[in-house]
Amino acid sequence: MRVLVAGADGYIGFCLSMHLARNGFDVVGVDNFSRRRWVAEVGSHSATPIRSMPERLMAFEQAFGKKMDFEYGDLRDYGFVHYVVDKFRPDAVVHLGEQSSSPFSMMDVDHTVFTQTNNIVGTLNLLYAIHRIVPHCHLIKMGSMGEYGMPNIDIPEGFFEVEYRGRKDTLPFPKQPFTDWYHQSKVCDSINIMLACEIWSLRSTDIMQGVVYGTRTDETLNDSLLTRFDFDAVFGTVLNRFCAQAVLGRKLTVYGAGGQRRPFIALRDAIQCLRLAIENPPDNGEYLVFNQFDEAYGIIELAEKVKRIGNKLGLDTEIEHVENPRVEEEDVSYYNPVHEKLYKLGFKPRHTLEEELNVMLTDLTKCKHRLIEKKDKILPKVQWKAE
Ligand code: NAD
Ligand code: USQ
Repeated sequence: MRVLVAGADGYIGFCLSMHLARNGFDVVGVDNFSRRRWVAEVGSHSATPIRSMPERLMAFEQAFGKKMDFEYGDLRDYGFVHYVVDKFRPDAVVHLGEQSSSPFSMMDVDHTVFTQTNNIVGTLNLLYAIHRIVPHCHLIKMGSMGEYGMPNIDIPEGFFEVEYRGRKDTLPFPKQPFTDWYHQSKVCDSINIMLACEIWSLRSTDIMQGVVYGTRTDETLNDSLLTRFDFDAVFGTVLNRFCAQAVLGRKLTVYGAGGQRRPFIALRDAIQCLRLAIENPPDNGEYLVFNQFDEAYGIIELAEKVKRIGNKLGLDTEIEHVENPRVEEEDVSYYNPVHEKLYKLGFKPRHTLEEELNVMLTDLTKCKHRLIEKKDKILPKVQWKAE
């Protein structure tokens, strides 16, 4: 099967590309290396010293005896997207190539407009190219669990049955990502994809993914094959940040009360789920939604787990409640998203959270010098309410 991975230089995309190419898929990766530039723009770097794409491709071939292709280009440029889809004629496109940070999208008007333009335009270009060139191709799109917001009822996988004034229908579950402009861009993508499935009979799986954590997959075998790992306040996600903070000997930065709840999935399990999604396409015209996560946790609960495991490993780990830079509910009393479809397709989380945290803390200890170099990038500076 031929798979185009958009966002192939990223945290998830590089691991997915390697996993697929290692396992017999024909892979072409696409990226414009923007994530590298954005992290540099906020003055930080990946804790893991990631290599250039040519070095990555060569190291992959040496390690696994398999090749993968790569095309440099910007998904906002329709000419480029048309060219690469036409050249490669994929059976599936996995679209991970977006600006994925909530704080980056909240920095100022330029970053908000950029995030929405980058994400919405890139997705539209891919939809058009698939429609025109490979209409049976399966688009697997990385959405986000945050698209649903925090409703006080169970969250289904995309659609739910509703009865109103005596009539019943199956409707998309309301999307309420009233947290940041980044999550709003994901909802725009989702409704655009739904329209393309309806009017052009495209097939798509929209993945509502939880927060991803981890340093490793089965393919990150040596220094040249490491994936990026961000820990600064703009690009680091919460559990990755807590682990980096523990290794640095800094207090874990719980924003506000810490009663926020989020769904989480380990990086290697996210790769497993994406492969299942690729191998189980919907019919033409079908818009399928998976809620992709393993377990939901409270943020303070996660900080306590990292502290406990850090202390066991000899790290002096403490927790601190810092003023919350975001506008969000800090005491979530009910959060219950359904996540059944991927399990029915065979998804089995490979490790417990505790095992994964042990691995992360050990791996990050090897990069401690790079954490120290950017330790001033730990505390949050982007304020949701800033002018
Ligand atoms: P990432 O930033 O590491 O990877 C995205 C890649 O896409 C980057 O390499 C970037 O350079 C590239 N890219 C962005 N815009 C592009 C453009 N216009 N043209 C070409 N390439 C472009 O992010 P990630 O953590 O690997 O996330 C991948 C996807 O999964 C994103 O869509 C993100 O929103 C989504 N997601 C991530 C998480 C998480 O916790 N990491 C959770 C849920 C959803
Ligand atoms: N948080 C802290 N301390 C920190 C960092 C974050 O308490 O040092 C809190 C935040 O306030 C928030 C929660 O942890 O309540 C999660 O924050 P995050 O930055 O890890 O995650 P988020 O902004 O939601 O975005 C991340 C990814 C995004 C993805 C999303 C999945 O960056 O690409 O879409 O997770 S989800 O949250 O399920 O929508």
